[in-house]
Amino acid sequence: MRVFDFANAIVREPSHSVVQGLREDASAAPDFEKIVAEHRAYVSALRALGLAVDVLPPLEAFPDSVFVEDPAFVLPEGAILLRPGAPSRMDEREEIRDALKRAFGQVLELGENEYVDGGDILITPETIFIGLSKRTTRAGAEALRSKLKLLGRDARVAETPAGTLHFKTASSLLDEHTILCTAAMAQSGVFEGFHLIVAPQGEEAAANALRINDTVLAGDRFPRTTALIRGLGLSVKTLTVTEIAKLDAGLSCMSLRW
Ligand code: CIR
Repeated sequence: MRVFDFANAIVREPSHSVVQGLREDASAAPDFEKIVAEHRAYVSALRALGLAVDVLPPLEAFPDSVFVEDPAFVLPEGAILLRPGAPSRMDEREEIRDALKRAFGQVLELGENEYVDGGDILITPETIFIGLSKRTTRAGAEALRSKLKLLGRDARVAETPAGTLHFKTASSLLDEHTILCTAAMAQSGVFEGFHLIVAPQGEEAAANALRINDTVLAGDRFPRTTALIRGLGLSVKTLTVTEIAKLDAGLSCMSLRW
């Protein structure tokens, strides 16, 4: 099985409060109905790719809870409850605990003061990258590395370029050997040994793509990046994530996949 072969996903419907989610650019206010539409299209795309999707109910108390990728990390071998680094998101982990228990025989968890956002975790065939960021601390990353070891996986702690929210905001795995990333991430040298596709200038946000089975999900505002991915012989399905992007989020953030 390849690391981007998935049969299952967990998502959470956006709450009305989603428009108050965390964002760097306060001027770009997202629209609730448009977020709902983008989210529905995303869930449909996952189902069309053959995934069984567990749709969790919206949580008004947690504006960013639609981004289920951040409070947990999943592998076919088991799940790990993380500890999101933003104060308003810390308790999201408790809200997803039951869904993980339903789906996984083994649910490990990070301890107190061990902060990791799932957006900072990138799975590749040989290793799992854990990016240090404003949300993911060294103590959290090292604790996660130990938990992954218990699940039989190797992990590597890496730097996230300054000004990038999450490690995966700027990188995604396209195939076993190829990573799509921003120029800043490419220059950091963290992906030595991989074939790199660099998102063209002006399309940096395209670096958060999502390979699922034989298809790459990509944002529909990035024609040059889409052409580069298609140039690898991969099939691309484009989705609108314009409103989601106003909340500093992209395609990977809205699901947990295994
Ligand atoms: C946040 O700042 O936490 C949310 N507004 C966006 C989270 C994006 N999640 C991700 O990249 N995994």
